[in-house]
Amino acid sequence: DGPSVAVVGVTGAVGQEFLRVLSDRNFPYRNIRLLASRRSAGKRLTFEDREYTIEELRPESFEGIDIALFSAGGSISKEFGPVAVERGSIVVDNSSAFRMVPEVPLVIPEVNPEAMAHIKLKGRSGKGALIANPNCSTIICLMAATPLHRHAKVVRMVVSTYQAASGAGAAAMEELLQQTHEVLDGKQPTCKIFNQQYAFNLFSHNAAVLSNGYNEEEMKLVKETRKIWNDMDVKVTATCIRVPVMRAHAESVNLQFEKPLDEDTARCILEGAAGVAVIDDRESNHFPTPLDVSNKDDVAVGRIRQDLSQDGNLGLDIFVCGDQIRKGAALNAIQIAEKLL
Ligand code: 2RA
Repeated sequence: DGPSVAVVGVTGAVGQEFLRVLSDRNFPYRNIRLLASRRSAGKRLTFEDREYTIEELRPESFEGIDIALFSAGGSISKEFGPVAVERGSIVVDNSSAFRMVPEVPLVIPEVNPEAMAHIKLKGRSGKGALIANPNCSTIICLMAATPLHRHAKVVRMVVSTYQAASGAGAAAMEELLQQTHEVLDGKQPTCKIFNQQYAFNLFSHNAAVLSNGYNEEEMKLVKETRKIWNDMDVKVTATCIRVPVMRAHAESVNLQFEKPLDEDTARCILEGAAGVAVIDDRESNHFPTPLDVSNKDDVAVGRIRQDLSQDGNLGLDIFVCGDQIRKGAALNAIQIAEKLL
């Protein structure tokens, strides 16, 4: 008899992917409670051949819930995450609300499972806990960078991201499609989610820009990498860009190591890394693309080459693609839940 599971934000892009991943992985839930805002309460939804009625999210929603998967935005997580913990649930939160709280584990199961080793479902005697899911661009980057880091210790990482519409939600995906049709029809593109044309364009990530000139998305990569690697000294800088792609992020990553690491050894390490597929065919110029990884579990890595601006094999450049909704959010959260079993 498995855990009772609640899905908070079930009507959103990630909420829907939670259901797909729970089913794909035969997650052994005893029962499941689908929670959303009042707007969606009462709607019916079929999941694994069973009819469910979506319930309005309330504090009592967490009575008897063992695992609560949250993806309903930071304010909902801030309001209801602690409530669920008080009622004994283990919360896996996809928002950024608690990621940088020191005592909250920030976990990529293939990268730093030890961070959550002290949290288990069984024998928790009704005590709840909260585990934070990292930001999608952090997960995708570190799935490829960490195996190399473990081998030769990254001292500096420079990341340029090419982020998909899905990161800004289902409405942004719809806007990209709509604008594409409008532009092709010679019409003025409709800009609702973003304040500028998205189709056939790209722009600096829509997250707020801070006083240091970085946007919040870039600072998430910097701070979350240091926490996940438990290394406050690693130098990280990032530039995050929104590109007209539906649901998979791409990231160019430059790594500088403490010890030499040659490209063949790096390729071999990545070929053996969990959750990573190597697509690195120079002959046919075939490297990872967002379409290769969309709706897939693995991140794909390629363009593995020595950084010629570094001496002594102390630098590598790689290119990584990963599905933002799946491994970037829903799959990672459910892999965390699997570790609780
Ligand atoms: C984005 N990382 O892609 C954000 C979504 N959480 O915009």
